[in-house]
Amino acid sequence: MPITLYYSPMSPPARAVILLIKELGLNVEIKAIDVRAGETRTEEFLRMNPEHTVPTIDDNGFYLWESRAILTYLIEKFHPGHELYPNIPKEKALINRVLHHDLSFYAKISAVLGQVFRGLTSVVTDEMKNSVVSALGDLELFLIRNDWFAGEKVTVADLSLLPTIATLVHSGIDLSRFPRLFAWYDNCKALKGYQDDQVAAQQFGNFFKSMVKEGL
Ligand SMILES: N[C@@H](CCC(=O)N[C@@H](CS)C(=O)NCC(=O)O)C(=O)O
Repeated sequence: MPITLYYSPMSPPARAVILLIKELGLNVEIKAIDVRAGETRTEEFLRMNPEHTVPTIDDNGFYLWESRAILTYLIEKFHPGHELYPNIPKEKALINRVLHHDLSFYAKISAVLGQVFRGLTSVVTDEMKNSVVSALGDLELFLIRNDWFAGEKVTVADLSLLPTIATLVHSGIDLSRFPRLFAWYDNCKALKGYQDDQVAAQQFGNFFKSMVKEGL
């Protein structure tokens, strides 16, 4: 049986897994989950993932969540040694470093976007804006010596980051303030799942903009 992915288009980490599935042409059954309707909190879902998050995969009874763990699991299971996550310790270490940074980057962005998404505020404060700008400024520095986040080739680290950046762009961030990130974002157009991810990012962006008086 193929792996099942529990996913929401509103979730950047879940969209990173979709980007990988498209890039590698994997056969995965995708089940859309409505997070706002509480579908990650049902007893059935909690039995799979007590942390109630998408993405979650069910590989024939093996349940895994945390998008970066899922991304690397899928590559190592179906395409071990693929250049998106090569089996070369130093290259893998550089990719893992970005993935670990991305975990905290996403937490910062989600703390801002999530407040609006959950309807807790309709005001984007200066503090919220500054937090996003500062997190993007940190990412900009990763690209000081290379065009992709872990070197001169696209890797799973770029797939992990792209949906969050696309979501910010469609929610109103002017990425041209970060010239290296801007150029990287343009290079990402070569990814097979880029266009579909843009559609989902725009869906989030439209929702975000409808919920706030003034955007990012
Ligand atoms: N660090 C996690 C973050 C996952 C996450 O925060 N998912 C959110 C959507 S973006 C979610 O499923 N929230 C639903 C809930 O908490 O019930 C990952 O990378 O997978």
